[in-house]
Amino acid sequence: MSDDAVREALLNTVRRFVTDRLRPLERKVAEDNQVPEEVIAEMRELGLFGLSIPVEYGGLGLSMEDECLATIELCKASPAFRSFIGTNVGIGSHGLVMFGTEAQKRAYLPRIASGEIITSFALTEPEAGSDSGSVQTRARRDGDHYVIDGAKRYITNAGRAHLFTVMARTNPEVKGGGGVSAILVPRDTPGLSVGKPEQKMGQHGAHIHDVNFDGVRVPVENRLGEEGQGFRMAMQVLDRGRLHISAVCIGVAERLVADSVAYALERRQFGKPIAEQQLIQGMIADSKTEALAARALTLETARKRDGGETVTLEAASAKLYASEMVGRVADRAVQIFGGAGYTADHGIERLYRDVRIFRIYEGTSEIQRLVVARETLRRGG
Ligand code: COS
Repeated sequence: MSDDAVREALLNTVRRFVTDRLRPLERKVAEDNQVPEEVIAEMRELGLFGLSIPVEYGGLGLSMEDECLATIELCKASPAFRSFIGTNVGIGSHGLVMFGTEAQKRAYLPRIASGEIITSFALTEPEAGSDSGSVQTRARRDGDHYVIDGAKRYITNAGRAHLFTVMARTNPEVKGGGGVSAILVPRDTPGLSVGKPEQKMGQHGAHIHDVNFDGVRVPVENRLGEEGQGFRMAMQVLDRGRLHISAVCIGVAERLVADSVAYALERRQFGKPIAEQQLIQGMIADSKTEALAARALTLETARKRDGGETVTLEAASAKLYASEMVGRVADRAVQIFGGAGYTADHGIERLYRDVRIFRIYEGTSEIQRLVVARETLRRGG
């Protein structure tokens, strides 16, 4: 099969999984605040946990562009499903993929790719949110070990994670990101504890937790890359993660446009489908146009990254635009559905709540603007 045919076969498999398995379960997942175990098992069988893990370590080894395409399709179901695989596909594993030694990769990547182990990316702290270079979690050197003390907050999938990539300050003399290192910490290390899942506005079924470190001892060989490089690595992982989140936003937006169109064609007022009303058409046109623009920007950036370019600016632009875009699209969808959009019946209000986090996590819209502005000024235009 050609590369195009392999890609199309994968996308069709994801489309079928979304239509046949995930969409019918969305409401139950939101109500139970839990993705059923059998769905997780099916996601494993489909290879979804390993979309982006290189083939030599058991993953599907997708390019960034293909990962985005698959993510767009997957996110035509509730984004809570995507969240479950999201850390293994992205921020929880790519520190290892990009900066791990061969021994570190062999130890973990095959089991990450299969979904046997779940990963978490532990950067954010109670006092280090947008200012992520200011992490206070401390990793003190003790012979050939680090001893980690501190607290992380809002850590996705921490409740089930087996492996954490923890950004901790190894050099307290250096303020800011330069004193921070990235360290792999297995879940069962004594002193590591995970708090209860937070109650959230949306994406019920996807969970975030506090993670506490109380004298957690890990061997020095668990460090990713050099001492003091952890913040820079985290930023590079986030460059990639921001493209992935852009794809998530596009998937939800395309689904909302399709749902809005279907409803507008069926719902009759003034003796005809509301789709014939030009003010409804205007909302559909704006949503469709913005979703297309986000798709174009995201896939173009993904191709640049696949070609080896640094895409810090473009990934931040894509994340800024796509996350703001899906907020507007969700708002218009509620408007098109009217009263039915505000009730739980069609799941539109649920998606409206689900998408709010996209403007906040993996860097707020304000941080994306700051990154875009800095890079644009640096490049001179
Ligand atoms: N790729 C490579 N290196 C990067 C980088 C990137 N994308 N971004 C920053 N760096 C490097 C810088 O080049 C700089 O290196 P030098 O010290 O050698 O000059 C170093 O990292 C520090 O960068 P900077 O000075 O830009 O750090 P700031 O403290 O000003 O913070 C922002 C930069 C605000 C952009 C960063 O803290 C950020 O992205 N915050 C949001 C974090 C986030 O997304 N959190 C979400 C939770 S994770 S799910």
